Amino acid sequence: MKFERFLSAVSKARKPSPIRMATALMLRSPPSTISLGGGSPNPCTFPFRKLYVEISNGTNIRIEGKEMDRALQYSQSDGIPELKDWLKRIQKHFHQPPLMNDSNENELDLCVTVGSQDGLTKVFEMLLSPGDNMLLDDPNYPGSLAFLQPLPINLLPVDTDEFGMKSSSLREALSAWKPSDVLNPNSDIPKVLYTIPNCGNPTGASASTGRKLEIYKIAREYDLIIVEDDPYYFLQFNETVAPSYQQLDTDGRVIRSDSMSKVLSSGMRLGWISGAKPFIDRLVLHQQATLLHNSTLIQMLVWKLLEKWKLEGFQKHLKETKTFYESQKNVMIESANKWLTGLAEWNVPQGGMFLWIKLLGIDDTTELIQKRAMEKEIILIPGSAFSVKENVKSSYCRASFSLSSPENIDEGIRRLAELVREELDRKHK
Ligand code: 09M
Repeated sequence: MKFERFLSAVSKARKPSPIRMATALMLRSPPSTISLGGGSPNPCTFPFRKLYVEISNGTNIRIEGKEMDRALQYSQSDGIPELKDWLKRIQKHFHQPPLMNDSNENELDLCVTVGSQDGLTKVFEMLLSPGDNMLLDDPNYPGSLAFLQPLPINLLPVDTDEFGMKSSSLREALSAWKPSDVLNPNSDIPKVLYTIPNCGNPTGASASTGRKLEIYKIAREYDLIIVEDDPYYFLQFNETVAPSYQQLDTDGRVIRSDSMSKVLSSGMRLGWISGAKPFIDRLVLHQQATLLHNSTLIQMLVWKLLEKWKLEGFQKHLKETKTFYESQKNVMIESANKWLTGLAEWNVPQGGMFLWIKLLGIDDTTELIQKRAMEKEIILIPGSAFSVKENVKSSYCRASFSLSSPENIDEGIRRLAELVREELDRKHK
């Protein structure tokens, strides 16, 4: 693949930072090396001494002495090597990326980011230039839309259904171009396809293997980069799950975003971007120029947790986490069946944290949810908040089953049903 074709002018112009190179050099050098080059503060002046963290099985993680000095210090922009090794092992286990097979182990690289939000915005900056056309799921995650909508680019919404992005809608969105336009450097043919393949936010939809194969085929035909935003990957309820786009990718056209937010901690802010090395190299230059690196302390904590748990312990934790969310989902579906039958429609999510509810007979839920729902003391997100194009009406709302108790889920859905009834009564008066 010609990676250059996809890089924005800003990304192409990024150069390695000489001071960050000095830090990287020092970290790789023998202990006898004397560095007068780095701008790192001396940790002997830092007030923190030791960190003991109790984890859920009653054991401890300890960071002290030299390790504490390290945890409090600047570190590599792409992440500390021990954590990167673990994340690569996780990547290999769950996705068996063809780009990471035994003969070309280093073709796929990864970069630790501050949650997937940070990584995604950097990927977008790397790939998008003013005037570009970009394809993306509609509806979509407002956090990404908040970054994308103000950019001087044209967003091309692609319809989704219960199996995620529709390949027919993708073909339609691309019908203004032909695959051979790829050869014309002045063509405005889209280069980027952004999708949330599993337990989508807001729809809860997961793309089937068939769908993914169709989408990947189109991506090859039109030479598209697929940005695979998959923070709910670990929250898929079924034992067998569809392969990720990264697993299907033999070309290096998939840039994948993962996150520990939904399984270890969202406040900790740890995610990672993986993809073909030429892309990750560019991303690391962006890291060098913005946040320098994710917190060394947090990275060490997660590395030590994974070191303690091993892959088996991580999987056991994932299983427990999924069991929790599945049971929460069951409560919400039961409540929806009880209270909303005849008033609303929904698909049962195969994972994640969201139920996407279509309120029947209501063209736009925005005012209902933003004003009248508040009067009933229930908070939901109106469908319009997820629309790629601004000021679009939506009959949907997003209900999250992640945080409320089973009793409150049931009461919340009951209040929603009451609200819909009152609204329909009001309309028919
Ligand atoms: N609501 C997310 N989604 C969300 C949300 C959130 C505060 C976050 C998709 O933690 P990160 O950076 O790894 O996650 C970012 C992210 C990326 N991609 C598809 C996501 O759903 C997180 C944070 C308040 C509300 C929030 O509602 O949906």
